[in-house]
Parts: sequence; structure tokens; C-alpha cells
Amino acid sequence: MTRIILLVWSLVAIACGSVSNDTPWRTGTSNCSCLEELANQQLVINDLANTVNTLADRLSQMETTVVATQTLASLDHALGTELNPASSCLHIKQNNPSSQDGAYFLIGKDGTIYQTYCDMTTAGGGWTLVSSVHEDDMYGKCTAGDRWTSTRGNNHNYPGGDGNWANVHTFGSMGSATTDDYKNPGYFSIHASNVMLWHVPNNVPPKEYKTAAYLRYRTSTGFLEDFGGSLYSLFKDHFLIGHNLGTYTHDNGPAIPIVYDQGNNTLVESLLPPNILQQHEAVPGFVQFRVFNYESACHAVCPGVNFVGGNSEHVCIGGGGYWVEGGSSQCGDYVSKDWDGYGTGHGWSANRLVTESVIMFFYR
Ligand code: KO2
Ligand code: CA
Ligand code: CA
Ligand code: CA
Repeated sequence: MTRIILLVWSLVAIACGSVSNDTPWRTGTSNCSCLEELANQQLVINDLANTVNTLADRLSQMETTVVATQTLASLDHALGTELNPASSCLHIKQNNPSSQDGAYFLIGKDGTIYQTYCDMTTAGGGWTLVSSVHEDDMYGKCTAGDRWTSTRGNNHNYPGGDGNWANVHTFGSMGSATTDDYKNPGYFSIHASNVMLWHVPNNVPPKEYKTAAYLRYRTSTGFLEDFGGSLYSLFKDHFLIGHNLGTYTHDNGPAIPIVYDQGNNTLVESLLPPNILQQHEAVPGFVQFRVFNYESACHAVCPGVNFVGGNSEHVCIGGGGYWVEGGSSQCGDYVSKDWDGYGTGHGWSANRLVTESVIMFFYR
């Protein structure tokens, strides 16, 4: 382009030079050589006009070539690859119905490109993994790894805890979704109708997420449409997370019926602490959001159940930053799954499998 401008510039300079160097009409004299001069200048101007037209043609040819090259490049990169990220796994599935389960690249509302796991086969596929809740230290009560509750201790000054259920902070990665907490931009970028939850043992690699999951279930009512299309909007705009924002059973959020892809109600019941079962505090076959316990502490999600009692701290996960009962012993991502000992499966305690598994959340 610079060369073309230089070329045009020098042609113009030459033409101007011939005019300014030799300007007989200013003298007022009129003779034959002056007419010849004028005719020559007209020829130069004609030449210049031709050159400009030729250059314009070349330029438009070059533009056509650039557009064609760009089109070819985008064809080279399938939707869901790093150079052509999609908005969701559903978008990829709709674009290519033969897409299989695995890792794909997506782009968030904020322009962040991220890799996540897509379930492309369950009930038609198109499910995006947006988060996982992991308990890194059941004995650590609201310590560094408790991102889905509080990383600042059991603290009544922070009734809402770290606030990650309802903010745009992200952490973790798809490949370590079973070894640490995970939250990607899809959590707040994707507009979804339903959620799918997987219960996957800790430290399982992505290729085995699906086969290792002992519980896989999803909602099918499209309930998210009523709450802004994401868990982010559900917690931010409809069911705030925080200690003392409501009382048990009265102010709990929605309990949505689930369809099982792996497991059933019997398995869900068998994984509940025995005291919860005996006191009929939880009904299997649901996923419930924003649940309070007897002391008005707040949990984010009760996986697999509708909670109808007040000791939800032994079953539900995540939530605010303050629990009242038992000193600070109930504060943490897996709350009070160890009330009667770590992984014992006695009294109010969950067994080891439950304690040492993550809950994964998908959107569609
Ligand atoms: C218990 O002994 C106890 O636990 C209850 C907890 C469980 O979340 O709320 C109460 O603290 C109760 O006072 C008592 O400490 O109840 C079946 C009753 C057990 O573990
Ligand atoms: Ca912890
Ligand atoms: Ca955690
Ligand atoms: Ca209790």
C-alpha cells in the first residue's frame, strides 16, 4: 500500500513540476509552443488518470483475495476449536450433530476463550460443564479451598461468604474439575434452560468423568428460564445466598424434579446420612437451590434431593459464610458432612465416597 501511495505521489509531482516549471500563459503571450505544451500536459493528465484507474482495479482485486483467504481460514477451523470458539456446547452440537463427548473451546460474554468439557450425547447432547464443587479439606473449616462458601473463616461479617455463586469471578480448569473447584465464564455467559449434575469421584481425569460418575441426572422442565437462564442469575437476582436471609423450609428456593441418566432414587437415598433418612428430612428425585437450616445458615444446592427438614448442613453443599451450630465446624464447601466423623457414614455423616467426590454442573 505504501508503495502505491509513493508511486501516485511521484506521478503527481512530475505532472505538477511540468506545470510550475513552465507556465507560459502567466506571461500573457500566446504562441504555438504554448499550445503544444498544453496538449502535452493533457496527455500527462490522461496517463495519470489511467494509472490511478489501474491501481484502483489492483486494490479491489487484492481486497477480494483477502476476504477469500479469511473465509478459507475460518473453514479450516471447526467451531469449538481454539481459533473458532463457540458460545456453548449446544451451539457446537447444533452446528455439527455428530459431535462427540470431550473437550472444546468456548468464548465467554467478556471475550475470554476457555476450554471445557461438553457432553454431546446425553438426551441429544449440547451440555456445557460450567462448574464443579470440590472439598479439598473437610477438616479445614472455610479455608483457602472453600471457594463455594467462604475462604475467610466462619465469619458473621461475611454472611454471603465469597459470593461466587452470584458473581463473575472464575477459577480452576476443566482438566482439574475433580481435583479442585472449577468455575468458567459459561457459568454467567450461557443462557440455559436446564442443569445437569454429575457426582464424580475426586481425581478422575476428563476422559473418565462420564464413566466414573455414579450419579448423573438433569432437570427437564426448563426451570432456568424463570430465573434469568443461569445459576448465576438465579442466585444473584432471585435466591440470594446469605446467613439469616430466611428460615428453614419457609424460604427455601425451588426444588426441581430430576431425570436420571445414571443411578436412581434408591441410590440417592443410600448415600444420605442415616439420621437424615430416619428423620425423613430429604426426599430423593430433585435438585434444590438456596436452602436454610434450623439456624438460618444458607446452603446453595442440595444435590439429588428436596430438603424438607432443618439439618440440611449434612447433605447440601456450598452457600454463605456463616454457620451457627457447632462453633465453626459446619463452615466449608461440604458444610457438615463430617458431623459424626470423617467419611463414617454414621449418624449425620456422609460416607467416604460422597465426601471425596465432586458435584459437576452442566447447562443446556
Ligand atoms: C446429635 O447428637 C444431635 O445433633 C443435632 C444436630 C445435627 O445437625 O443439629 C443437634 O445438635 C442435637 O442437639 C444433637 O447434638 O442430634 C438425632 C439427634 C442428634 O448429633
Ligand atoms: Ca473445607
Ligand atoms: Ca472447594
Ligand atoms: Ca443441625
